This record gives sequence, C-alpha cells and structure tokens, in this order.
Amino acid sequence: MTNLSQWLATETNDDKLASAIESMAAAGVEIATVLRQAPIAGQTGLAGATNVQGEAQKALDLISNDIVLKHLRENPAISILVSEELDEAVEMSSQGEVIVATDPLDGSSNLDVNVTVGTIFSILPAAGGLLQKGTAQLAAGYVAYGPATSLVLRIKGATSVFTLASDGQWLLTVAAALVPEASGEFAINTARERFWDAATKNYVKESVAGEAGAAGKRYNMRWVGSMVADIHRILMRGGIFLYPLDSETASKGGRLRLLYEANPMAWLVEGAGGRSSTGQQGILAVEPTGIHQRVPVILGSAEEVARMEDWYRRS
Ligand code: P6P
Repeated sequence: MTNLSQWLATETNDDKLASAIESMAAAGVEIATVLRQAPIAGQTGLAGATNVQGEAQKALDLISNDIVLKHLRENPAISILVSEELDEAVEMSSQGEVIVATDPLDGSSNLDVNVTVGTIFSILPAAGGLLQKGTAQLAAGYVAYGPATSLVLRIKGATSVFTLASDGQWLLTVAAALVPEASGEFAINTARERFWDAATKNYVKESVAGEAGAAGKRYNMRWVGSMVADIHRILMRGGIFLYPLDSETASKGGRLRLLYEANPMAWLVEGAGGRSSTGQQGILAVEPTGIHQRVPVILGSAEEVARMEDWYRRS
C-alpha cells in the first residue's frame, strides 16, 4: 500500500509543502496516542483557561496545541502558525515559506464521551500573508481520531484518505474520495431552530417533509457535534453539513472559523466533487478580515448545497 511519503512524492514537487504536511501528520500520530491514553493519564476535563473565542479550553486542547507547536517549530519550512488556541499568530522560522492555520483539537467537548474529534489544518503560501482567501491554499487536511485514525489530505488534486497503521505509517486507503451529488442526509443542530433564518427553516422543512414534500424524497438527519466526524461522513457517503448564520451567531459572523475550519473543509469537500457556501458565496472566495474570523458554513453534496442556496435566493 502507498504510504504518505510516496503519495507526497507523486502529488507535489514542493519540498517545503511536503515537509509541512509530514509535520502535521506526525503531530496527528502523537495526538492520537495521547487521546487514547488520556482518561488513564488523567488528562481530561477543563484546563481552567479560555481561548480567544471565550470558549473554555480542555486540557487536551492545550496539550494538542503544544504537540503541533513542537512539530512545527522543528520544521524550518513553517513561517507562521495560526491556532484556534492562540490569540495571536506565532512567528516560526525566518526562512519559512508556508503558513499553517490549525484547530489542534476540534470538537473537544466530545472527548469526555469518547466521540470522534480531529485536528484540522490549512496550509498557505507565506508570501500571501495571514489573510488570504481559501482559494490560495496550497493544501488542507484533517486527522480524525475515531475507530480508525484517518488522515484526509488534498493538495491540488484528489482528496485522499490515509489510515494510521500499527507501525505508525500512514497508508493510503482511499485514493480519491467522492461526495455523491445527491444525498438524503442532512446535518444541523436542530435545537437552534428558533434562531434560524427563513432559508434554513425552509430547507429543513422541505427535507423533513419527505417523499410527499417538494424535495420528493425521504431524508435522515445526523449531527455528531464534531465537525471532523460530520464532514468525514459526508466525504465518505454524501450529505450536507449546515452551520448557517442565525440570529444568535450573526453578531459574530457565524459559529465556525474561516481560516482553520471552513476553508480547509471546503478545500477537501470541493476536491471530492462537493460544494461549499456561506449561503451568499463560496467559502473559498471569502476575503478574510481576521485570523479568528467566523463564517456561516454549508458544505457537502452539490445538489443539497444548491437547494440551500436556492432558498437563500428566494428569501
Ligand atoms: P453545536 C465543536 O465545538 C464545533 O466547533 C464543531 O466541531 C461542531 O460542528 C460544532 O462546534 C458543534 O456546534 O452548536 O452543535 O455545539
């Protein structure tokens, strides 16, 4: 089976980019090991601090962030690190040529109940500075810490999936993920219905109306509450992930972060034939205004993203 280094050799001739990906993959291996032992090591619960978003940080959020910092500091190709867990961008190597933006442990509220969480990362050219549109990404990926430990990666071509082997190698298990254009599955936190805008209410109402409704088919609903878990399901079998702007998140621009959640996930989903949208435009076209900026996120099967965008146009 093809391993990560062999895949990188065929996907890019940019050694700095390849080494940045290898560093994030190595951090993922170490984080996976920590997570599996955390309840025994007593590394659970809150860290007693909050991040720039005002969210209580888990001990494992900070431990994962430190692991990423350690691996990236050792790599002269990395010029700057942006992390959800750090208020400011961190200068790394003065010879660095790429910027890494990461959520070191997304979905950490699920850790205490042993649900899949992940490390999400986006890699950008240092020359473009911190605030570049998602279209400028050189690569993006995530590590999903689930029943298997998966590394999902895309440079410019296909979105590929690697599985962590017992010897510590990442082995290619899906060469080109493909998000089916049509799907009968949507992912949204329905407890937020009272905050939804008209487009979201109409999209969900039309979906739950089933065969008799305008969508003309039966839908199922899934919501893990861990973006990596929900997006991985969509990459593997289709569906649509919805965290649209609502009346409670509007003042902040949305719930999820552009640089290290929405952009990398949009890169991966679009690389697999899916689509991304804020409701108004493609996620990758959003001009960033800050490193922790939030945006509305609609991601997944092309037909479902189009139907959601139709509701925005109509309302
Ligand atoms: P809610 C996890 O905290 C996260 O950032 C994403 O991983 C996840 O999709 C979302 O928030 C869950 O949000 O409102 O359902 O708790």
